[in-house]
Amino acid sequence: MNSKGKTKSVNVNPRKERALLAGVEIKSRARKSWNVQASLTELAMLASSAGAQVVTVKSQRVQKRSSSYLGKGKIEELKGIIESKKINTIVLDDELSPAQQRNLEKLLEIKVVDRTALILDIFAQRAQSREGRLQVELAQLEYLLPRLVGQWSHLERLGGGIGTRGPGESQLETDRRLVRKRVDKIQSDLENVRRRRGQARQNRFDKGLPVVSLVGYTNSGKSTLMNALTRADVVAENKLFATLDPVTRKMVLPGGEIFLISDTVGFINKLPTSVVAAFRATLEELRDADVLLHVIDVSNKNVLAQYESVVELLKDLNLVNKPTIHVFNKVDLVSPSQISSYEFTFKGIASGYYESFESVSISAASSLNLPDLLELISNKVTAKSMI
Ligand SMILES: Nc1nc2c(ncn2[C@@H]2O[C@H](COP(=O)(O)OP(=O)(O)OP(=O)(O)O)[C@@H](O)[C@H]2O)c(=O)[nH]1
Ligand SMILES: [Mg+2]
Repeated sequence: MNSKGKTKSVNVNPRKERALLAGVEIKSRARKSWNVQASLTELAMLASSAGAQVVTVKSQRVQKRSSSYLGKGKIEELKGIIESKKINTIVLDDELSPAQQRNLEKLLEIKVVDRTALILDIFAQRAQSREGRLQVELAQLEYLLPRLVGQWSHLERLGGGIGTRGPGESQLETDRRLVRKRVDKIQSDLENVRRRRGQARQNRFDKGLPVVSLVGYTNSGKSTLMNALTRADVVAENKLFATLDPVTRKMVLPGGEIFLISDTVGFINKLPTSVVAAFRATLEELRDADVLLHVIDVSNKNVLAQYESVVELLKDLNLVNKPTIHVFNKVDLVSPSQISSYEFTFKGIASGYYESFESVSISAASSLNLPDLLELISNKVTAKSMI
């Protein structure tokens, strides 16, 4: 639309969502590393990755959780913005309870999307493999189930009467039954897919090749590094969750050692529990790794908080006892003094999790210092084969 309100450009996508983003910081739970602004910056990237146009971002400090997520005054303020800026979607920076979502929808009269639904939407757009698609659908259905109940329960609360008898309740039962049936079917399909993949993995192990796995925050450069090391042609993009499906390639070190290197789904702060549950098998494959390469984007302003989020998740998955190389990536974008200061800080954080700390600074995009990284990998792989 031009300023006179007439449609002129042919490139405008009429269905593009015009989104308002909002988050709250609960005073008592405020975290030093992830403040609400940092989290909202990331939410904006997620929203753009999902294809929405971010029009405005708002935040609020609150005392405690409220039944409509945001406070009354803030909701009034947002109503005005929604009207004047023609917003048609609001995206919230946390997973909302079904009741919070319903309340906000009633008050704002636009589509309400929470952080979990947004992440699930991106995953659904990216999933390519059969296993990936099944995992995403499973996570989506688990997210939907309690909200399905919510869609009908407001009729019950009206206390019966005209319009609340019959189809509402039985429709809910039918919907629930259908969703549960689909969940069962997906779970059994997933088991079959995984059994087959487990066999393929077994074959690899029979060959005794060591496995090096890339882990790290989304967009840190894992796939770029995979491509730089193996010419694997994995999609690497400035998008969150560019990779969902694991990819494994063979690699030969300068000394002739052969090993497998694998790239997998990235991590993010507030990763929804439904996603962790659905992707657990993919993440648990990291247990087969002999060495983990933890790729860290040192050019990101929030890198320390990102690091902590990843290490927390690795700890939950029992992976902090694995031989790990910390790979500081994108060093082409930061000064050497900044890198040394990070090195010191990371060492401090890591000491709470790891017995020793090994790191290397590289640029995957411009293949800087890759020989140093290869040497570290080689030492670890050799150390293992000599045990
Ligand atoms: N300047 C610079 N950019 C880099 C470097 N490495 C990666 N990038 C860019 O960072 C972005 C993300 O890279 P990916 O390799 O897709 O990141 P990823 O960790 O695989 O991300 P997910 O698959 O989303 O988890 C891309 O735009 C890359 O070009 C680097 O060393 N320097
Ligand atoms: Mg990737």
